[in-house]
Amino acid sequence: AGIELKDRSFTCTAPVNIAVIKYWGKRNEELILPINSSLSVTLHQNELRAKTMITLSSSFDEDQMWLNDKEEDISNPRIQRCLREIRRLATKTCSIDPSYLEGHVQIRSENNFPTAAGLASSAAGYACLVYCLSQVYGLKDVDISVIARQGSGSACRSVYGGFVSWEKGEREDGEDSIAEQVCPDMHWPDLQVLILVVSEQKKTVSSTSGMRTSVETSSLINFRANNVVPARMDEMKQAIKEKDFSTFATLTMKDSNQFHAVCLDSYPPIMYMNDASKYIVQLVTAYNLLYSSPRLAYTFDAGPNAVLFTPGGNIGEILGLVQHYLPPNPGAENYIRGVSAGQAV
Ligand code: 2P0
Repeated sequence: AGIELKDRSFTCTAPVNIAVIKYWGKRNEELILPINSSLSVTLHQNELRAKTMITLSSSFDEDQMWLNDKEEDISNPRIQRCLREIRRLATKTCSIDPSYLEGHVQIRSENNFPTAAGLASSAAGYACLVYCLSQVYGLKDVDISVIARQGSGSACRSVYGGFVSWEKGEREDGEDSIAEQVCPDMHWPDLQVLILVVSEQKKTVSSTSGMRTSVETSSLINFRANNVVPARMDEMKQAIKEKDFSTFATLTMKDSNQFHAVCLDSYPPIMYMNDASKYIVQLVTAYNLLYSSPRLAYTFDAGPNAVLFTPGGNIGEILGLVQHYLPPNPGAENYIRGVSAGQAV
């Protein structure tokens, strides 16, 4: 006896996003609420993306997860929080057969880029996981970004394509700490993105622990959150709307610099940029001095790899510059990758 159910399976992909106004520091660690808003460009899915397949079945005895074919411990509190939230909402909306709510999931995820080398793997990963779970559990009219945020802060921005802000919100429950699309990807097709993978090594200080150290010890971080980022968010949104590359580039570089200054102001200091990263900063600076306004911008996340932005007409010259001035990188594949703003999940 008993109800016989078919399995529910979905496969989803989600892109990486690159912040041009950086998220750094939490005001609530459990709910992942940031001390400042941030803004990012969602990349095209062709090259850098996470992929997740989930099967929900009443015949599974437990939840299980594999990352790049290796079984992972699913008791990770962030994964558990996402699962719990999705199941809570699924129980409320009742759009699938209730027997599924007693079932379990098998989650298979893969990335096609270096994990934990500062290429926002957790952002794409959690955006993908949460979107795929929402499909498997039949959720509709739910702000997925609020749940993805609870997996990894930057993941909420990978839920949308194009140019995306994460508004920090004011509420204690985090319901207004959400991602919003500023402009769709087709708004600025001329904006080209280039990723220089200088190292595929795992970073030494995770973003989560790095931000904790910064919040506890840096005096610069509060100045940044309260006195710099609010106005910078407005200026950046305006620059994107007007496709004003020069302002976009200047703000992007200054914000990257300030984020790394906060890292250095933390104790013990956190250093994500290496000598190759610093050389790239000097190269971009020297290149821009040849022109009356910036034609190339760099940004660095919690790792040494550089992301460059440039107008499309410039891309040939930049590739030439990179090939001429940067040494070949035998240890790392895909030293240069050309991608531009793309669509999301
Ligand atoms: C960003 N980063 O805005 C910034 C810039 C790294 C540097 O978001 O603890 O992996 O999971 O919320 O989202 C990396 O932080 O940290 C990050 P958690 P997350 O892209």
